[in-house]
Amino acid sequence: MRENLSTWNDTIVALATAPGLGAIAVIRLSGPKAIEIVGSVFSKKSLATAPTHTVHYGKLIDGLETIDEVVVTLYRAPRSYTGEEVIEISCHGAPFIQDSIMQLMMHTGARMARPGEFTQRAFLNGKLDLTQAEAVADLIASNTEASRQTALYNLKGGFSTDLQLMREKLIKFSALIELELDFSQEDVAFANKKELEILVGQLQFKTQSLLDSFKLGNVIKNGVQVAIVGKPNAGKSTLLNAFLNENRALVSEIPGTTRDTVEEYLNIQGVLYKLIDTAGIRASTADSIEQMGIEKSKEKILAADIVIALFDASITTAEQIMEWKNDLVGAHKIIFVGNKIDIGVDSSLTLDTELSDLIFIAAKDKENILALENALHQKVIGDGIDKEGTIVTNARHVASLKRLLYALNDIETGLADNVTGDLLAIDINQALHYLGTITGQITNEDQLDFIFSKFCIGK
Ligand SMILES: Nc1nc2c(ncn2[C@@H]2O[C@H](COP(=O)(O)OP(=O)(O)OP(=O)(O)O)[C@@H](O)[C@H]2O)c(=O)[nH]1
Ligand SMILES: [Mg+2]
Repeated sequence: MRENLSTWNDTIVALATAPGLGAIAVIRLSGPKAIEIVGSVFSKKSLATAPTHTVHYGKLIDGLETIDEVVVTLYRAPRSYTGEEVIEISCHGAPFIQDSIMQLMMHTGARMARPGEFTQRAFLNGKLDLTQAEAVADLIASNTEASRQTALYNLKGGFSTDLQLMREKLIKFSALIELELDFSQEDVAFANKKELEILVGQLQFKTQSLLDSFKLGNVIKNGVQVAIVGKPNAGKSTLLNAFLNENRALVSEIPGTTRDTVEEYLNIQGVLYKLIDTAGIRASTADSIEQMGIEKSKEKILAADIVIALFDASITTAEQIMEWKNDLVGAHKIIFVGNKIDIGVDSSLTLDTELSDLIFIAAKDKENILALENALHQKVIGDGIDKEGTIVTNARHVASLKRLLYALNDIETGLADNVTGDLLAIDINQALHYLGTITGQITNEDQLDFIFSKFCIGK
């Protein structure tokens, strides 16, 4: 309960409706700053002085950008579900809108609620008795277990076992340090500080990788940048048009047609892409405008998340592709695509086993575009930043991971500063607690926490 006591006074936020696509979603905030937080990003300034049980229509604004038009319902303490100030934001149901609003609330000072935390607060504020609270838990139990499992499943891809293992080691250290404290008069050292340092380093690395994978999750939300690059006349503009199903970019048989980049957004299999058609790159051109286009293409290659390296399969040899591969190596996620298979495919390309991952298309006839779309999807979803394929998309996990990282950094500094065992033990316990919230173990034996952990977030 230590943590609860220190955090009871903060403002929590969670999605109250089921996650996923719906017509409308409700995001709920509870805590002393609920009205202030929402008021600071709401277009109607009257919120701060509005009476309890009132409904307000307006826009949620992040800097200059309007996120959504919403309806805000305001409850003042103690006349609310939790007994605290409560705001319910009804927004449009698109997951990315829900997520943007959640992020905005967290940037503005709210904290992601733990499962059951709304009801836990209601209980602690005398709004419900324990049997009532448990009845609520029962009601939602079927849902809860499933969504808890899903969340866990998401995090399990190899990482969870690693984290688990390290958690056990950390527990061992914490026990040894406690032992040291018991024997403090005797000046004995049970714990090997060097080993602890290494372990903490590993944990920091894992935690950071998981946090990085959330950035990938954000990339998925904001558009994965895909640059289509290759020699003049390879068919890059034709490919962009094939993706879009319209004649967006100028196509001609004259090499060097595309001078400036052409960019379009496209949703493929639920992922948003920003497709970028670039000027064909060739070694030398007398045309200064084409040269500027080429320079811009090179910039786009560097900035892109994924590069489609397009070539004319009818005239390109395996040797040329291998050379190109070496040029681009390590820089990006690259998909090599042979175009114009309706004319022919150079035999060296199909014979070379090292080139078995080539994709062959005929952009002009829109042939095999689906295979390319699948390959893009695979690069984004199946081959995330973190090698184990775990992508953290859940803002609650991000919150836990960030806290874990802070706790680990504290241990690291503590070790470097040679702090006393009892201080070290406090930091280790903090880290263990957050590790537990990530891997799903209940580190806090407190019965209340156990009961409320059975709830889903937002309840
Ligand atoms: N036969 C055949 N021709 C194609 C195919 N795709 C593109 N072409 C032709 O190839 C020529 C060049 O196409 P573009 O799409 O302009 O090529 P690009 O790579 O954008 O060229 P630059 O902008 O000059 O770098 C055009 O005449 C297209 O019609 C294809 O799949 N098969
Ligand atoms: Mg072009």
